[in-house]
Amino acid sequence: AEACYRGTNAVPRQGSSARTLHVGVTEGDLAPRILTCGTVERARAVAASFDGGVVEREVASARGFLSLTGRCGGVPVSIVATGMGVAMMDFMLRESVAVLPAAADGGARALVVRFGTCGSIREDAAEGTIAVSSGGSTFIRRDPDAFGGGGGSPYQICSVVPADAELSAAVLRELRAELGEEAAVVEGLNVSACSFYSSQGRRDPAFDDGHEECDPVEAVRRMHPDATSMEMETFHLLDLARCARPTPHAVRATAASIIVAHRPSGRVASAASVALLESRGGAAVLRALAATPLAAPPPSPALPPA
Ligand code: R1P
Ligand code: URA
Repeated sequence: AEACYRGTNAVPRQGSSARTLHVGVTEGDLAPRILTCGTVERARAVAASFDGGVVEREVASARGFLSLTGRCGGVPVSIVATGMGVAMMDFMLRESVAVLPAAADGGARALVVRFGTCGSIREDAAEGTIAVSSGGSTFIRRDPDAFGGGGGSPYQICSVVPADAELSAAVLRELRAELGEEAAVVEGLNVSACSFYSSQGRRDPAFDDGHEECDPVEAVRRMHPDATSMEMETFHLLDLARCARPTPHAVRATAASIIVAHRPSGRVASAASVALLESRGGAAVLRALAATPLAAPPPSPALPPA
């Protein structure tokens, strides 16, 4: 039974097996190049682009994670569906890293691209567009201390955490090559939120979310005019990548998100366009992962003397 796990520190494994407690993976299940997404359906749609459509290894966990491993142009790649929110991204990244071999010579142990869906909070980034988070990510959270008479701002906004530049450029290049004129691909800052509701500014009369005092979308836009995609996991992925040891390259990560809703206008993408962007966009992200070396990226060129 799940309660009988071994080890209360580091990453516990399930009692009688070597599988991690929540994601359910063990050594050899995952490739170091990982596309991660929210839904099992998107994971399967993207896996159809594995070489020959072949899934070589599949792990479904009791906690709702699904890991599919195959190849892209002969390079092993994995897709991990996480479900939603910071905690699920935390389980996914920590337990995946725990079963991957250590990085060689300062290179990456894992290259990770989140391929999610999002709302757009930027006027000129419409529904049906894909937003690449080359500008990194910030996080907005509802502060419980501001409620129940606590006072203070109901929302807190974190500093920006960067995305991996080489991986972001590869994702942008492959998405543009794949989609051409069919769909726009834009770059910008991602905003992750602690909720789909309160901290994404959705008004719900059933709860006091402090929106009369502070509109969280407007607060982010004032602080970051390039804020584009708003969703729920990218910030935590980039934050953990930044902190993965040995820093700075043990985990390199970025994100691309399909804009399903344009928040300023209220327009939403059609189911058909989302399905197309999931499968074609996912194929492009797999190619970007396969094309990016695990070796540490070359140092950025020195600035010319002033
Ligand atoms: C909310 O509907 C979910 O959709 C977005 C958000 O980040 C959140 O997880 O991403 P996924 O479609 O990848 O789940
Ligand atoms: N996912 C989110 O978190 N927000 C949106 O508006 C759409 C998808």
